[in-house]
Amino acid sequence: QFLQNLINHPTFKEGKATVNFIADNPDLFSYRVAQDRATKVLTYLGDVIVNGHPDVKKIDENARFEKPVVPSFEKHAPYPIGTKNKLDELGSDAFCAWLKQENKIQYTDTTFRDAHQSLLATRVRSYDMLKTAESYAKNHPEVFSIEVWGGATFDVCLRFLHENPWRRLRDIRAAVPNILLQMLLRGSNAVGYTAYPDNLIEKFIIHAAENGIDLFRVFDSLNWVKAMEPSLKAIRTKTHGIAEAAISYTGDISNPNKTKYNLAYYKQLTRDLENAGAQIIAIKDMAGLLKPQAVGELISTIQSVSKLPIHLHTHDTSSLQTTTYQNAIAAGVDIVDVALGGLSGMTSQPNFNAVAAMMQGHERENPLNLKKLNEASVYWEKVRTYYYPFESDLKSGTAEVYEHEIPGGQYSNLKPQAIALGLGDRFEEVKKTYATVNKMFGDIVKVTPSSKVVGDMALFMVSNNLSEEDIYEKGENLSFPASVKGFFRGDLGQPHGGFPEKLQSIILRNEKPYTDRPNEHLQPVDFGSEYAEFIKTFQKGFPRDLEMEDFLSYKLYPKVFKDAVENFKRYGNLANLPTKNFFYGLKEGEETIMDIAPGKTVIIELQSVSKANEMGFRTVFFKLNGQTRSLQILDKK
Ligand code: BTN
Ligand code: 3PY
Ligand code: ZN
Repeated sequence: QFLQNLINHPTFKEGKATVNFIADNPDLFSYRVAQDRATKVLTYLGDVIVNGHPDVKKIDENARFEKPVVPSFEKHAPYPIGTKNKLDELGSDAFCAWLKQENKIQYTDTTFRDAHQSLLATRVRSYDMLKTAESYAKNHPEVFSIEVWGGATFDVCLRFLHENPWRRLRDIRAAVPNILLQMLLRGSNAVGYTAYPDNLIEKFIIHAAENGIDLFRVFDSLNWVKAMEPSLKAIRTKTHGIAEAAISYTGDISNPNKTKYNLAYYKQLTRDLENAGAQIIAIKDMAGLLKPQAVGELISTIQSVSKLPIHLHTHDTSSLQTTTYQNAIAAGVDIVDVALGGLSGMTSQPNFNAVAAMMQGHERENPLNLKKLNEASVYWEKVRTYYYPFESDLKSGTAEVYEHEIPGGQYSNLKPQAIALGLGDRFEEVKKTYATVNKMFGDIVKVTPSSKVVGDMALFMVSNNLSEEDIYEKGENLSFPASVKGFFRGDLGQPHGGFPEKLQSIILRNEKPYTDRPNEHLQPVDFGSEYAEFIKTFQKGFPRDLEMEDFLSYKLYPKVFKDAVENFKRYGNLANLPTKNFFYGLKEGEETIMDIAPGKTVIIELQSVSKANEMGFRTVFFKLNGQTRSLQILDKK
């Protein structure tokens, strides 16, 4: 292609090219770079066309994709002032003082993180967020914060979406310079499922802040404050961001039979979190168990021991949670988490559009442009059609959640996990067993990663047809899931009330559990020598300069990162590939348009796919900007 480019160049054709011709015409090379990128994208498309997307288990031939329309906005107008400007102006302490005295209800929009984590297995691509981000930031500067990062998004970006999670954050930051960006941090588990060394957590937090995070919501999966302390301290001392500490709400304070997590428990937790450096207290109701008649009492209990602003998070699995919000607003909650209508409800957050409409005329109304907000919701309604393989088949709210207590973010994952184990038809049993396991474990807080342990144990029991009694009777001879052993060893920290001893000794056998922080058993990361080693291992053939952020990705997810690097070398940057083609490739005769490099757009058309040859390869014929290109793709089916 470079040669073709050279011989087609007008100067070259006219025979006027001199010795300096190549040096004087760098576009010859940029063309080559674009060509190289195009080849990689074609390779990706070829793989998807021949073998299907590994994540799309069943193609629905009748699926209708609807074109999302970005709500119009003033492209050339400056960004209206928002909370991010206020934070920069005031600093985090004064900002939180402003928040506390503000009467208007504040909204956190979770559409970019928890909403799709809880409805679509976290699969929403940056592509679909970035298209609408500027429009949103300009149309809705009244929004308190946008949750855009953390939780499962980090893992999923690297593992499934061929994306760099850090780039996602930077790109959103660039598109939303005026509104606070928020992330969910699993304390000493960062954005992973196990404990990491303290100095890795600290470095991660520093880089999250540098790349755009303003507000960190920190939690621990057992509400173990000791495990949250290092993160809270790092946020307070190493960044200009806001440290929000979460109470993960469990049980039911309005049920007299559920006494383990009572008001006294939450009162003490609030005090401990404030002492640990919290600037905002979050009530993180990850399963949606906080009932309308309970929320007022919980909020006033928190207020009785702390003057900090209160941020309420819930999942609408039961369908009751807008009522919980209504009562929370009456009780003086400062901020509520909501998701744009198109990605709201059920295992996701309550509907932003509906809550905002409910608040019209209320003395705490925070006026928003509801017409534009509805357009933003419709945008996501349409985007959602591209993600149908990741929909759970929950069709309506369910009061069963009060029995199984499965977090919204886990629900949309547990089902596919069950199906993968051949337990698709026994999901009812899985849910019941989940509740049984919780009881066996001593009624624990269930949120990532402790919820995963309960889920793993439930799947283990159902797939091996084991009852609770079987575990106690035959436990000695069973090989329990690694996560379950780790939990009883103390890898996730210490649960409130301790471990049930009998079960602990059955599961651990001769292994000794520990009671100090798991992180203290871990070797600190050497950011000098280990980083140098990392660069040495991965830089060769990597299409751009590696940076500290990549090292952090690697330290959190070594295997996933390694695989991602291989994919990156094969496929290049897929960020601009439309979502439809990303998941479903192209049909014969179909074409797509993609920006391959700044200012360089390509039109790709699939012409045909040959039969497999004796080696199992198919030839895939594309048209790339009108020129035929063919690739050999191995048919793995
Ligand atoms: C980029 O970061 O330049 C574009 C996105 C490419 C994602 C790949 S995935 C493997 C490697 N790890 C990352 O975090 N980014 C690249
Ligand atoms: C996560 O940790 O990803 C969660 O959303 C927990 O609720
Ligand atoms: Zn959540």
